[in-house]
Amino acid sequence: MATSGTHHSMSLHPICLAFSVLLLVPLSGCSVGRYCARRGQDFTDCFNAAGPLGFGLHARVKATDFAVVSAGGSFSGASGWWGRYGFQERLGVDAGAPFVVAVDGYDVPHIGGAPYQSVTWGPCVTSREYNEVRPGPRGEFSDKFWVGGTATVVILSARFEFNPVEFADFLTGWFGWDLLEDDELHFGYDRALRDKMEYEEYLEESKRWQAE
Ligand SMILES: [Ca+2]
Repeated sequence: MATSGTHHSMSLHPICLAFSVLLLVPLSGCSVGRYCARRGQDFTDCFNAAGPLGFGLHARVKATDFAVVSAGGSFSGASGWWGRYGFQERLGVDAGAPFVVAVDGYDVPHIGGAPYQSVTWGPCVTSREYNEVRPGPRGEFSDKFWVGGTATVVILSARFEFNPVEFADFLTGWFGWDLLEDDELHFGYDRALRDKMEYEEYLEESKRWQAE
């Protein structure tokens, strides 16, 4: 019995060694993988696009939060791409009177993704309120710089916006400068978990994930 036990412990050592080597190889690969994943999510943050269903008659054009013109009103149940939050369905309300007021509100019925409401008085005084999930301090800053438009005609709706500040973050990311400090908001995180956490807790969780 004792001999057999010794034999087992002896034979485990090469296996442990093999495991260590096997773990080290993917770990070195992972850092490259994570780097690429960060550049990928920085890139996806540059765009939001949604459609095709809505109800009403509405159009809005914006060149950042400081130049917004909106006319009409609509409800939308849009599916689309919202940066690192990925593909989601959102319920939204758009309404406005040109050069008087513009309201843009979204909510996500099932999962997170920093849903918000923005209100613009005149063409250039915009305030934003986020629900429980927030995009992070610098994400809130970059949210002011969406450029694009949305339109709803009877039952069809389309939205496309580009964010030059997120694009700058994407470019600087290649040189190791995380301009918007969002690299640690990791790709593929648990949305249900994120919904329950405050931003700081969430960031800590992201750092632990990164250190693994
Ligand atoms: Ca970044």
